[in-house]
Amino acid sequence: MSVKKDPKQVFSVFVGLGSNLAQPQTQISQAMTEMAQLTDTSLLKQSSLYRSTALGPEPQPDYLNAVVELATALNPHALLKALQAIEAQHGRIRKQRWEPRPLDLDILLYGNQLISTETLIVPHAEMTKRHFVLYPLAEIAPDLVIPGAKNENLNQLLQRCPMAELQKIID
Ligand code: A4P
Ligand code: MG
Repeated sequence: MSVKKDPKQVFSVFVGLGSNLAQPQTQISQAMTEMAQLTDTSLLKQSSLYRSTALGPEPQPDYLNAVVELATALNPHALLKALQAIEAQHGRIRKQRWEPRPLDLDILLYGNQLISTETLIVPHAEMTKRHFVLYPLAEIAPDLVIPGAKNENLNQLLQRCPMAELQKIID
């Protein structure tokens, strides 16, 4: 009897990118290329870049943020590890929470999965309140529903989250 290997299951994943050091625009565009080159992963969509004031200890430079959609067969923790390796290649050294950084990669959504482990919480804990996540996300996935207790859709969340000082940067 021949045993067929299961084809790998592929998930749609949204990743938030942020940078406020060392030429943020270059950091973000290189990181997009590097994510597209990960094993069993492809880049489906990418948002424009958005500029906003840093949330966290002041003073620090403004952030550039973007969101991408990946298709990946990497499991959530393998993907987290791969994204942290990309952050490290970009010179990210972790000292303190919310410090300025050349590159931050957050897994926002992994299919419809709800994940809560010591190292990974998905959907990302703060994503539904952050203009610099919701607006780029809406650009590439306007009909998205955020899985969770309330199953909120992006339009409802955007209504509660003004664009304020967030600026879309046209390429
Ligand atoms: N971790 C848990 N869940 C996740 C997830 N879904 N994706 C863990 C990625 N990592 C996740 O993250 C700390 C730990 O979170 C990781 O080791 C991982 O196991 P970190 O990147 O080392 O530290 P951090 O980024 O300083 O902390 P945190 O709480 O992740 O902060 P955020 O939420 O990333 O916020 N202002 C503007 N305008 N734009 C920004 O992008 N970003 C931050 C950082 C603060 N202010 C900002 C922005
Ligand atoms: Mg982070």
